[in-house]
Amino acid sequence: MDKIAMVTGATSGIGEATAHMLARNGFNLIITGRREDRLKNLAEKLKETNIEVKILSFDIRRLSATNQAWNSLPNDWKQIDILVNNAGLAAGADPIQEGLWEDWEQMIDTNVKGLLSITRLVIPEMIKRKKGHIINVSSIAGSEVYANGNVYCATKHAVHALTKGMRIDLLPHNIKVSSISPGMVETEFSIVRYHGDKQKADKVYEGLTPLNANDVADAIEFMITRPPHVNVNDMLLMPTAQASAVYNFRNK
Ligand code: NDP
Ligand code: 8X3
Repeated sequence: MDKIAMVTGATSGIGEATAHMLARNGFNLIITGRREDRLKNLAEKLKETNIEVKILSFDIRRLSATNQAWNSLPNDWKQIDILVNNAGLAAGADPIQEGLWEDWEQMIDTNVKGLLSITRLVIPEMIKRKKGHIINVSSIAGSEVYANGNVYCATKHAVHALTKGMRIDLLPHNIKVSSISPGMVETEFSIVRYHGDKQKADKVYEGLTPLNANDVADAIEFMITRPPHVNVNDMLLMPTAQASAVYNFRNK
């Protein structure tokens, strides 16, 4: 089997754009997410670039479902060259005293435990082959904290720490570990964060030009096309209209 990449959360946004970018770079792809219909549609489009695609539809918060999905792969598909840990979300934007337990649990279980559950399945094969590249999709929220971002920011700070920890532990095994940390990207992210309230979601991007999913995929393309001796540890990618997590064109 030629080179293989796995993208979690490929049913929309950054994950979907990254899957297209990887297909253009000749990777056979494993794409994951809960919405199977979207995975099927995406697989059809990706196959037009003459690559092979496997769909794994499961909820990354459920350890047994994650293990089962992984075990359903043929052995040669488990030899993954690039893992993009992208599945994630913000749920709610409330001051800590008003936050919903269910939102917190969903973010922690997806952004932190979900990332770990996939990574621990992929790593052993990378170690055996003494190569691989893990790219964790973090955020500006991984290095800054903003009002009402509390638990989301905590999960992305955790992604930053895990990225650094993985890089140290996997160094002897010749495995690259990177993170990409975008600022505002217009995807389904804000619709999900505001529990489907499209008006609130649109307001997030009002009056400025945010990044789009392809901008982030382009940055990931830069990371995966570096020569073997070069690793991009972290890339902070912001819209020109956003100077920091809280300072942007609207409040300049
Ligand atoms: P989207 O909402 O467009 O995409 C999120 C993806 O994650 C979807 O494919 C979704 O698939 C998947 N996902 C969410 N929960 C689960 C779950 N429980 N099980 C399996 N898959 C899941 O948002 P983005 O593309 O913007 O987000 C991608 C990543 O980028 C996230 O980690 C986010 O934190 C990060 N990020 C986003 C920024 C932004 O401003 N948009 C900025 C910085 C980082 P499905 O619903 O089908 O399961
Ligand atoms: C998503 C971007 O600014 O909402 O990670 O934290 S932000």
